[in-house]
Amino acid sequence: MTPLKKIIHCDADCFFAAIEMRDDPSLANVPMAVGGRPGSRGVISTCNYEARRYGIHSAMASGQAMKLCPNLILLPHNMDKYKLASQQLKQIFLDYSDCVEMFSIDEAYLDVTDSQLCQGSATLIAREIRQRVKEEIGITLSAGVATNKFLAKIASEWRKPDGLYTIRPGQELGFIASLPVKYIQGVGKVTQSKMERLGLYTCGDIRHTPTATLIEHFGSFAPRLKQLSEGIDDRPVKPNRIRKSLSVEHTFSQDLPTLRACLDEAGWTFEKLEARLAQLTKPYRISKLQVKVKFDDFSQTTMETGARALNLDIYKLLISQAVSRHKRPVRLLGMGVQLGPNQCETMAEQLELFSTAELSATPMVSSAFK
Ligand code: TTP
Ligand code: MG
Repeated sequence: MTPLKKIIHCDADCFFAAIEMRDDPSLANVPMAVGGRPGSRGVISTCNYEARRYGIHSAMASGQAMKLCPNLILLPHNMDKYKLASQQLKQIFLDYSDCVEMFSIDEAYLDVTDSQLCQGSATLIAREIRQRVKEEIGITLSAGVATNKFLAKIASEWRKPDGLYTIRPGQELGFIASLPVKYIQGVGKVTQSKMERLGLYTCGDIRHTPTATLIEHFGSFAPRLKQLSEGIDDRPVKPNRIRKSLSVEHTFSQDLPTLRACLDEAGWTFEKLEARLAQLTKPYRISKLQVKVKFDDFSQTTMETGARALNLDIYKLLISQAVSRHKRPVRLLGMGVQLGPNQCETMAEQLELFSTAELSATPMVSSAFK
């Protein structure tokens, strides 16, 4: 039997806002946010916990946030400061394990299974890390300790902000039995309401549902759902590597019947991609835009074109060309970017990447699947 793993998930609290509060303590007890200006259709990147009481959250339009809280102090980004703090976080994490996966600018997984530090206790390591982050960087960090990544991430949210929670070996099933399904990574609002219509509210409910029923309703996601609902997650912590591409994709609960419907969904997927790019911890250079379209018969096409920046119109053009090839209802839309050499070193997220083998080498808009 393989020995149980000791995984720590660390996530700084209201990261960008915390850095601003650190540098100007007068902001600490007032609602404040970091984001774009309301006049220029800006969005909130994050806000402090004071502002969250008004219902403000990341990705909300700044204009709407100002309506919810007219006293909100809205600050512009200081990316250089945030990136420096992210580097400092990483250096602290690396003092406790060589196996550190920076998952976003303020979030990391550490595998401390083999560590002899802090008497070999992952909980004591997490406690020490939290203390050091407070003293050396001047912000708070929440941490979760568990036997795998899935549970460690949930544990870090459990006592947020400024919290530490450990799910001990043997406690996994008890912990997740009553856990709401929204905690499962990959279960967004659409899947959640679909689950609720089926009477599935908790991980325990999913666990007790036959796999065949889950497959019927959730397709290829079903086996993973079943595993997670049993507290099983075999994903290793992957030390950082060079990122060559980044993409997001979405499988629709109902196939999109027309090109018009696909184009209507494009803006939403585009925003998701923008948000993921905003989380990269290192500077990057875009070299290509790519789309993936999967049809109701599971055939798929990818299209790409050279570009230096995100552009929704170009994505729409690529989608139009991809859809016109098959002229079938669409079940999945993906958008991605290829990142240029040498500037894209960043964290090893578990994003689905388009296989470069699928993509045509032709520089201008081209089809990979003739
Ligand atoms: P998160 O860790 O998701 O959020 P947070 O640290 O602000 O708050 P929490 O206490 O809940 O962890 O993201 C880290 C930073 O990434 C966040 O401070 C700002 C940035 N970010 C965006 O720019 N846009 C987004 O949509 C999200 C979610 C985050
Ligand atoms: Mg955070």
